[in-house]
Amino acid sequence: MTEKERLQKFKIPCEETGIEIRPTMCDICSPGMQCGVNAYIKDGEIIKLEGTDGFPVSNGKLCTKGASGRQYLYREDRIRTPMKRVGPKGSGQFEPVSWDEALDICAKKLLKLRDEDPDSVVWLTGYSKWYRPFLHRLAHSFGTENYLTESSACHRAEVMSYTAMFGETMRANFAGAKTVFCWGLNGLVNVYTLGQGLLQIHENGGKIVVIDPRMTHSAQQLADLYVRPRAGTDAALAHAVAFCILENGWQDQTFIDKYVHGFEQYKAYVETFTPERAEEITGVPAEHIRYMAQLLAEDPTSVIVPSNALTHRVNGFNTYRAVVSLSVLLGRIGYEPGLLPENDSFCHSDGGFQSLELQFIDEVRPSGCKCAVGKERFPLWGDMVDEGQAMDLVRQMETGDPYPIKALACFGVNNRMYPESDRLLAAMDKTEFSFATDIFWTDVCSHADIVLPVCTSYERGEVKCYAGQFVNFTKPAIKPLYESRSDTDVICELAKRMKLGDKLLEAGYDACVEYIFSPSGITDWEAVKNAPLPVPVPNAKPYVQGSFLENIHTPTGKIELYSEMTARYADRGLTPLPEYMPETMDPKYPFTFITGSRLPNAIHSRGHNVPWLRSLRPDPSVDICAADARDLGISQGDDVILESPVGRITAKANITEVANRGELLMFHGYKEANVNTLLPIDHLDNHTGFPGYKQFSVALRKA
Ligand SMILES: Nc1nc2c(c(=O)[nH]1)N[C@H]1C(S)=C(S)[C@@H](COP(=O)(O)OP(=O)(O)OC[C@H]3O[C@@H](n4cnc5c(=O)[nH]c(N)nc54)[C@H](O)[C@@H]3O)O[C@H]1N2
Ligand SMILES: Nc1nc2c(c(=O)[nH]1)N[C@H]1C(S)=C(S)[C@@H](COP(=O)(O)OP(=O)(O)OC[C@H]3O[C@@H](n4cnc5c(=O)[nH]c(N)nc54)[C@H](O)[C@@H]3O)O[C@H]1N2
Ligand SMILES: [Mo]
Repeated sequence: MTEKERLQKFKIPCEETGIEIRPTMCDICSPGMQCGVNAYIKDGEIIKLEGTDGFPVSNGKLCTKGASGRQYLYREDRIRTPMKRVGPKGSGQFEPVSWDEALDICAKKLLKLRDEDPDSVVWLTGYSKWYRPFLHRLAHSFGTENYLTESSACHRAEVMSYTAMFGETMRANFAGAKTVFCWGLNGLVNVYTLGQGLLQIHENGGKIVVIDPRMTHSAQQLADLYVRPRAGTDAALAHAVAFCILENGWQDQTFIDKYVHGFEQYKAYVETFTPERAEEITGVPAEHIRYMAQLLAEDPTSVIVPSNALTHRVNGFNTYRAVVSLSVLLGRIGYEPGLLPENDSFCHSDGGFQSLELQFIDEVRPSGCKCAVGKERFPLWGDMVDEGQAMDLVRQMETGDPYPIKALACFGVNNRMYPESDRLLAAMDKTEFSFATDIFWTDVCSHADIVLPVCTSYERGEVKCYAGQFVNFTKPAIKPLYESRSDTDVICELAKRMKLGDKLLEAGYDACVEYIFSPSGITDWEAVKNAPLPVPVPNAKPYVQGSFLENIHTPTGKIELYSEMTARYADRGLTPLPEYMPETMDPKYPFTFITGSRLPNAIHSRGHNVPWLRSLRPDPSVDICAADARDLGISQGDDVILESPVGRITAKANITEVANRGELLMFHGYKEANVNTLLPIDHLDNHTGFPGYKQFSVALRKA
């Protein structure tokens, strides 16, 4: 091998090879992560990715998904040009058109509907967060509050639970903790940066308690105590822990007297949850429940970290509050380690300063709008969230009640997120007009009238905040592939073509960023773009310990164990106390189906088409415990049929101790085996509107 060949083979960046490194970031998963990436470029193509050393949070590491970023970016099913539907709606027959023609069609159709009724157009987005304030503002400038997002099924129910109790959203902070309760948290997989912190505590001799019906990686590798409740029984478990705390007088009564509202009602309620009664409900031995209470109470640094998964059930709002109530009893609020207020600066991440993001959205708010989708049906959501509740969208599209929806403007929308997923596609076929932007061709694209190709984080410039109070503004590492553009270009261009009079959106992404970030103190944006790593925010202010307690924004000015905001809707079945409610099972569908629990190699619908990620779990498979498999005559790798009252799918059996007796587990987002086709459209939490992804009933048999 010549020296030059050797340099080429090992992708060494230098003059001889023509390989160059450009800093960028991975936006495949959650906004709290988004790791720094060095892209190795040759002839305008990315030939290798690796983590950026010194990057906040990720510091040189990439997970399985990020390491597969090149395959993701160059996926075969990238949309190459704007497309116009030529066959009947839903036929999937399209032909390429120019950007000019595609955008003009969108602008013309949308303006016609706006003249008739702006609220008949719904602006809808899936997982991606980076363009959200822009899309939200566009909806407002267009004249409607019908802006709906994937947050209708993700994280917002946690925010609502905290808001009901604390008047704002909180985050469990375990820096300095020696005991951590991972309550439905699979840190090693879901948020690996959190997992790193847990690992460190574990290695330093701290105690980790994992509470999870699945025996996860975190349970196996981190837990000093693994508690395995039956799915959805956590509220009963938490109440029994509270029972033990109160029985022993371990609560922080001074804190409660000073800061807590509703303690007496709460106490009277949890007093019926003896550990013995809870053992019957949860399957967790009473002595383990007592030990949990002791562990929590005796270490003043103990912290409970509850997860989003607790809200993915029809009693999710209450389950989450039941768990958080324990931190209130012990007074672990407002100080580190404990629950601290969470302040998002921009696009769901905290940069330590208050940006003008909310003002950016609010200052063009239209007046006289109809009630946004889902806000009437889910009144607590309506009070707390400045978005429609997307889980009511299909119903409204199908019935026209309380008013017809005539168009969908979709940004990265995947119908497989929705219960009875195909109904969204059928409803799209009945619209007057709909368009979709996406990176890849999806089923939603097949049912749209116009499809617009957008690019990935590697191909666009993008601003982001990071924990530790940093800001990053990337430059495109490569040119957008094919004819794709960035979402924000599409949004700003639509604002222009519809002549909405929104000068700021018309001025483009960078101008909007400068405006939104003006309180940050950053003035030289070129310097931020050219910096090799994210830069510290000049005006960032660290949280002052204890300051949360000085001004609590609930109706009573206290932390509410009994939620007054929720009590307003008691006549609609909402419960001010965090009540445990057993789920009713139909004996025809005897298994509890827990869907979506994260896998290292999957990210919703997007990892299944990436070869490296797919190779780690080639088939859609359902986890079954050995005893259940034996009862049904099922062997490893058998095809099995899963059925619910609304659908049926086939998957491979995976017999594993990860699954508990009577419970089946499967990841979501597969085209050929979409678990959400089995999830009934009304299986929703009436407090938050969240779907019960993590608990519904199915039947199982060998195919
Ligand atoms: N059964 C079950 N279902 C679940 C869950 C579960 O636990 N169980 N979890 C729920 C949760 S928490 C979430 S967050 C949702 C996520 O649900 P989705 O929003 O459906 O997530 P994705 O499958 O990632 O799909 C988002 C779409 O956006 C596209 N996309 C990605 N990046 C961009 C971009 O920059 N611009 C544009 N325009 N498009 C882009 C993708 O190609 C994809 O088509 O799934 C929910 N669904
Ligand atoms: N690799 C990977 N990481 C991801 C994602 C991904 O798709 N892939 N998605 C990201 C997104 S959008 C989100 S919202 C977060 C989601 O974060 P989480 O909601 O925390 O993720 P899940 O894995 O769905 O659930 C966490 C754990 O809760 C457990 N669980 C389920 N039901 C119950 C129950 O009734 N009680 C208790 N105690 N535990 C229960 C599950 O078994 C699982 O191990 O993860 C993020 N991280
Ligand atoms: Mo999510």
